[in-house]
Amino acid sequence: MDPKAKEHLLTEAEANEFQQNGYFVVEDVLPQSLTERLRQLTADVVNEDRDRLNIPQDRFHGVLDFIGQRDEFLRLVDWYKTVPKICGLLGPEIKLYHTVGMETPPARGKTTEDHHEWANWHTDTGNLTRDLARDSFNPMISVKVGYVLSDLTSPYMANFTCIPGSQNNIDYPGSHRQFIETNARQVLAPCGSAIIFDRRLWHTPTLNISSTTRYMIFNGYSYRWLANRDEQRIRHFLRRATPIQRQLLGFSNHGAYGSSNSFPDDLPLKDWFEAVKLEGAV
Ligand SMILES: O=C(O)CCC(=O)C(=O)O
Ligand SMILES: [Fe+2]
Repeated sequence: MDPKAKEHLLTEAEANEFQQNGYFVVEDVLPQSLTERLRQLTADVVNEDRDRLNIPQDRFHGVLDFIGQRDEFLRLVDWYKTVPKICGLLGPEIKLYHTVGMETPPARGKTTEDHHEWANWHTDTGNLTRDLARDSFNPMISVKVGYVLSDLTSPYMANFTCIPGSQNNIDYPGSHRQFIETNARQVLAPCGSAIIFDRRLWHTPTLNISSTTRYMIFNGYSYRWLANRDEQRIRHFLRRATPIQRQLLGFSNHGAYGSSNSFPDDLPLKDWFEAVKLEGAV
């Protein structure tokens, strides 16, 4: 873990915002040069996939199992400005369980009038809610980091859109899952920032009415025992990953038995987090 990580723990203000709205934005999490590089690599990976699947250039497209697609993505696994905050939300016994790289080109011929007519409201990994939620019980279990790789400081740019506070609603709190309603918020965020959100938050992708293509990488972290949501083809990373990266890539020294146990040799992120908390307490 980068030694600077300890300066980026979850703050009280962020924890409160997350509790209240189900998300918060952290600016300047990626330096400009890295943002540009990640944007280019995301475009390359998405376009290779478009060619493979014959997906038109003007349609949005996301590539699942994204993290292993380029060597340079490995550094995001334990990124020092975001992962400490995820530890603050879920604790340190976590892993990466789902990664997506997404390209959203301008929606040709569409205007802001059309914007509210296209939505797909959902919560993430929704079967968790379906199978676990009862009355007011609906555990969080996972959190996503959306890295903003293109400017999203104005609305109608395919901004991540959510109903603030809706992480506490087991059922969709609006009336139309296909429309953007008035209580929806288009989250504004500069290039290089991260949107950290609760998987229970009701959110939707939206049309891009601007003239610039939107790029984002979404990395989902969960407790270690949750099944991965994509193939997680990362074996080629394991040899050169640091111990903390290996934990976050789902590796256990105890095989399948490890992920629902807390063997100390599987949990270097926990050692790091506890040491940092102790340091902060003195
Ligand atoms: O594209 C978006 O803004 C939404 C993506 C999304 O639903 C997700 O990452 O879970
Ligand atoms: Fe989602």
